Amino acid sequence: MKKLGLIAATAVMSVSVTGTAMASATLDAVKERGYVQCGVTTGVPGYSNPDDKGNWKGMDVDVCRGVAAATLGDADKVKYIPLNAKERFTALQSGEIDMLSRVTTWTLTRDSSLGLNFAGVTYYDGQGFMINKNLGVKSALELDGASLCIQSGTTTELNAADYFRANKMQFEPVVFDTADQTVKGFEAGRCDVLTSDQSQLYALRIKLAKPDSAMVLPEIISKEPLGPVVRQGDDGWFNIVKWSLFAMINAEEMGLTSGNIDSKMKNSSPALDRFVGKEGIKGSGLGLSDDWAYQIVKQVGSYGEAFDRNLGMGSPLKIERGLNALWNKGGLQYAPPIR
Ligand SMILES: N[C@@H](CCC(=O)N[C@@H](CS)C(=O)NCC(=O)O)C(=O)O
Repeated sequence: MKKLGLIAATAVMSVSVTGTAMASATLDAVKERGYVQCGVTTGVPGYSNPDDKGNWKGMDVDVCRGVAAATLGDADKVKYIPLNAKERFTALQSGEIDMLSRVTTWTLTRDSSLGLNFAGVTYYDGQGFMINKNLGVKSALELDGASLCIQSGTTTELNAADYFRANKMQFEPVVFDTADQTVKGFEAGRCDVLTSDQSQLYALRIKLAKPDSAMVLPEIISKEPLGPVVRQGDDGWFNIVKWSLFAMINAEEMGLTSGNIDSKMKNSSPALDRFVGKEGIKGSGLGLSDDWAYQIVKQVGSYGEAFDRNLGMGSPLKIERGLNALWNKGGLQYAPPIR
């Protein structure tokens, strides 16, 4: 009996350690094609925006780049597909893109009834309001009767309706299809207020001809956990996107950066050896090469590096880490362990 139990336990262990990766049709297609098709915005600084040379930059872009580094060993092997809010889910459902990484809020409706899966949270956001300083108000509760520039097909529209109703206030929606149009509408005085995820207000403000003419009100009226999305029905790909983001977050926790990962590897530790694929399950569970997480950090960087250069103090946006600090630094960013 004892011996049998031992054999059974060994069998279970060997399955759990060397277990084969789930087949992924999306991964096969990505490898065959040679690049990841990533749905992004039509242009929001800090998240996904082409620079003056036409190279896409931003936090959401870095998540696409991380997946390309993990799957193809080359973070540059990404084709960016700009999508407005209304187009984004259809593009994913129809297979036009492999993943959506586009300031998209994880909600029950989207996760349960669109045939999609959210693979994590890249940024914990919340909806806010930006006004022209001339409007002379200090709080969103003074906005009764205001006109609001809003983008269609967003949670922003729904939250604004809830908030004004709950506070017995009226508003007039002025609806646009893209971020650019929304900003231009606000700038041209078509509305009193621009409402959006608060981090994007800071991003859109730098698009104004006179950023100092606008201010962001203190209220945050919703929870907007933004993250990458994949189609349901390809669990292998879901795992890959999820763990690519987790690798970036774990890298920050371990103090790994694109600049120091090579030198840190000279002094091995069990956790680092597992991370870089020298020990443990390596890449086999995900169907990737053993150095998948190393490639993400080497080519793209840790979550902290990506945050800093795109949204934080190393960027024009200068957004504080706040809720997006690591769990052991007072924030919510927490990734399951690589082991
Ligand atoms: N997080 C919200 C809002 C996302 C959103 O699309 N926000 C606008 C703010 S203006 C945007 O980023 N637009 C970019 C674009 O039009 O490409 C959602 O998932 O519905």
